[in-house]
Amino acid sequence: MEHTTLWHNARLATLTDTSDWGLVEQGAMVVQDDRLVWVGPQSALPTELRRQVSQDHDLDGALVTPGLVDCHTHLVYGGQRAAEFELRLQGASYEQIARAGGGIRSTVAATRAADDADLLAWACKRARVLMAEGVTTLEIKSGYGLCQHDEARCLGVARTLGRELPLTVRTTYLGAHALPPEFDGRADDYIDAVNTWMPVLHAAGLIDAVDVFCENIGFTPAQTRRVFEAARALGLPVKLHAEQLSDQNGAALAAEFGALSCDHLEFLSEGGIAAMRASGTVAVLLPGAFYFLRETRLPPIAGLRAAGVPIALASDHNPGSSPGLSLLLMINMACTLFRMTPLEAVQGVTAIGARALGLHDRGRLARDQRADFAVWDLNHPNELAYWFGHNPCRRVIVAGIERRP
Ligand code: DI6
Ligand code: FE
Repeated sequence: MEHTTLWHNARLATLTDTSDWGLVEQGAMVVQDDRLVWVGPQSALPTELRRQVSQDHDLDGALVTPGLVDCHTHLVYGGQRAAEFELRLQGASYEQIARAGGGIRSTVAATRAADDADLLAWACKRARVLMAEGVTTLEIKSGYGLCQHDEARCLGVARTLGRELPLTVRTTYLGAHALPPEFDGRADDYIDAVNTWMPVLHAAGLIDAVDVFCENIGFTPAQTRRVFEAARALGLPVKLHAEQLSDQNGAALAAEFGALSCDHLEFLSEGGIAAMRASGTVAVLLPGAFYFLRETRLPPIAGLRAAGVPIALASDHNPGSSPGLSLLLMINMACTLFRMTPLEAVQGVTAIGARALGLHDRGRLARDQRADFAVWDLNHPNELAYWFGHNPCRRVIVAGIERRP
């Protein structure tokens, strides 16, 4: 018989309805193996199910939410870019630094020079910080290897992380992140190479989705289209770094390929919003990069909201534009900087974040969802958006088992 566990005496923020927190007072959850099989007020727990329980956890009245989903990170890399931050503070722009051969390229050099064990140890340390704040699902992009060997190493490290730590890791192939020095002046040839490596990496089980940095300092829409066509031929879903620094009509292109998500979006147009709406593509907003690049142009939140485009939030953790490791801080910033509501922000790091990864089995406390949840030292879930700079996460349960990050 299955192992049946009861978690009771909790205030549950189930997030099952899109219009409110779905609070359940004196709530209980029954877990069988890695799934929730029953969620509701304790008083309504069927006696038949109660009898099957072999283990019982009293949550002491604490607040419980679904485990958090960080759906956009670049967690595997070598080195750091604090000196570049200083240059930016003196007036250099992110774009100028990139064009001068710094930026992503400097991280590529440090990543190529690092061995697998170091890359894994550094990424592991970062992932544990995210997990300690309740993250149970994490996306990790490649894009600091930029040759077949090093892209494979970085994606392999991400896969290893998912095996060694108690969390779900989804990998995204971002070979088209920047032009490596050996392809200087030959961006189209580099895209050929990215597309040649893709089936090899996919055959090795290293890719869950494919992403491109479509930008003036990245790749053109035509080059992006070629990468998306290669992904489509392999049956891989696509995502896009779109309209971060300028409007390239990237979102509409991604929508044409049924993209899971378009990410950043500060320069997204009305047409881009309409295209995303039609394709059901999630908008992933990244307040950490907005803040750290001292961006002033806001993503079109009102337009996305009016169109009913689902909005997710993520840390975008990377050494250049968002070196933070707090998804909770992103929730706070989404409210203060982007004027999202606390409910929207928390939905953005739970069910909608999961949807941006093509996952529908998590992000809500409901029957048949994965038993991933976080227990908080808080009274109400709106406090997740309110406090910042400290961590109120008390316990993390992944696939029904309590885990210590
Ligand atoms: N946009 C970003 O914000 C990150 N990548 C991207 O395409 C930044 C990556 C970096 O600066 O290292
Ligand atoms: Fe990014």
